[in-house]
Amino acid sequence: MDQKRLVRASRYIARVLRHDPDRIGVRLDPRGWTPVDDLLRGLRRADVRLGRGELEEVVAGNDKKRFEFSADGTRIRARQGHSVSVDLGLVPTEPPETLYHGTVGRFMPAITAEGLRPMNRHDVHLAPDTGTAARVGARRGRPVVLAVAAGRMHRDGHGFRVTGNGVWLVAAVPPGYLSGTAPVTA
Ligand code: HQG
Repeated sequence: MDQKRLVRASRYIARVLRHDPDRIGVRLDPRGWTPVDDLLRGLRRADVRLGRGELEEVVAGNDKKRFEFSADGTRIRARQGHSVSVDLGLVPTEPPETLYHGTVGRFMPAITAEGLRPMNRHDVHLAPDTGTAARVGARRGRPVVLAVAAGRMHRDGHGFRVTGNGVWLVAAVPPGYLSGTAPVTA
């Protein structure tokens, strides 16, 4: 499949599996899984024609490994980023001492006042390194990278989880755990 088609399919599937399964009439189970056959059928109805092999290409070729198949290959889900209510079943995990969040300057007054909030997602997303965080911030403009005192948060009782593709999730980050990092160029 050519790259353009792959990216387009991937974007569409991310919308469905994270935010809007109804749009193509599929259902997510409580852990976010949907049968592969249902997804392919729903996509077909929406005129996104994809074979099973092509879906495997989308999952394997996705730049951020956004999707995963169940062990038996019959179901698929998004690894993170949901706005619909799902429990991914991730176990609480001790984070590294410092994690990073990429954002943009216009959000900083609110973030400084109230900390990081999940906004439209379930959780605040944090990255293990500044480069990844800078790329996340750069989606919206000139990136600002914040350091999160994750180790201290964890010792203070905040629960962290990590997804299969290395994104750290936490319910919120109060302002006292945030600090700036050196300016980054993305
Ligand atoms: C900001 C992408 C005002 C926050 C990326 C961010 C990531 C606040 C935006 C994943 C705030 C939310 C997540 C507050 C946070 N006041 N603004 N109190 N607290 N914000 O997209 O972290 O491509 O929901 O800084 O790679 O940007 O989807 O979160 O700018 O891993 O797989 O509110 O999405 O992955 O935006 O990105 P988002 P995010 P995917």
